[in-house]
Amino acid sequence: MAMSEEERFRFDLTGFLVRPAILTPDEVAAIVDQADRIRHNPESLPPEHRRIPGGAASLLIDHPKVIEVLHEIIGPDIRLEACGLTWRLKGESHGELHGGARGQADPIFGYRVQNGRIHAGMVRVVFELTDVKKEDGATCFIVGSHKRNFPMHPDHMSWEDGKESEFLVRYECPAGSAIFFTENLCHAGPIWKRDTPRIAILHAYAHLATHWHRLTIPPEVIAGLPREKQAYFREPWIADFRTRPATRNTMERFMGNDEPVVNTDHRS
Ligand SMILES: O=C(O)CCC(=O)C(=O)O
Ligand SMILES: [Fe+2]
Repeated sequence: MAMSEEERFRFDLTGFLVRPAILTPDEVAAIVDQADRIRHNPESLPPEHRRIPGGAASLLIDHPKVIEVLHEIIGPDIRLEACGLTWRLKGESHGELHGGARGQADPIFGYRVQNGRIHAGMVRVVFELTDVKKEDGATCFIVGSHKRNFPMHPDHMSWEDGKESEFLVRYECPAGSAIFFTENLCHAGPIWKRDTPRIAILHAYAHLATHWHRLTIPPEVIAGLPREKQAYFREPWIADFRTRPATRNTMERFMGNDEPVVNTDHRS
């Protein structure tokens, strides 16, 4: 198994996991440079690199230290549904605590454990591209809420200093770290407090059979990716019974085909 026992215990108990510094300083620098150009000077990039996950950021799509965890907590067949750049200035926030409202049985977001295996629904991965301290205001979590049995209580729904739940946990990590959290966990992107921006990339991975986010990545960005990375955006189906035996929607099948990734005609 790819996760250590401690990582599995921690992720199951709290709903999130930090893998520190999985990216090299050079990888971080290249993605930060791309992010800076996307934000301030997109014309300096070729069109297929002007949105995440194109360009330098494409290395995040299938980073082995991420995929090995996702295979263990979602399953062997996964998709990448949504990706985006966060460039958050001091005083800006993503918003209030949210998530964790759907319960464990939900087919898209539910978090379940059976026979020694975690079956998480959608899992978000945050790639922090700067060093983050607890007091900076990166993503925070109400730990354990992914397994709650009663509705989130209003006394535990604030991230304001002095008013926050005792179960609200923040992380700190070096640049190039990946933070995994189940979308069933109540979480927030609170006010960013540092003078320098929060530069992060957020991915949402899901089981190959589920589909929450309609794809909004421009077709030229998908087309610019190598085939093995395009495979993470393949259609959400498992078996095609028009053939005998049924065709399975595996990575290997996608790689051996030249069919386009579908749904790329819808821009956000
Ligand atoms: O911005 C953050 O730190 C959290 C983002 C978030 O909650 C989301 O993308 O769903
Ligand atoms: Fe969220």
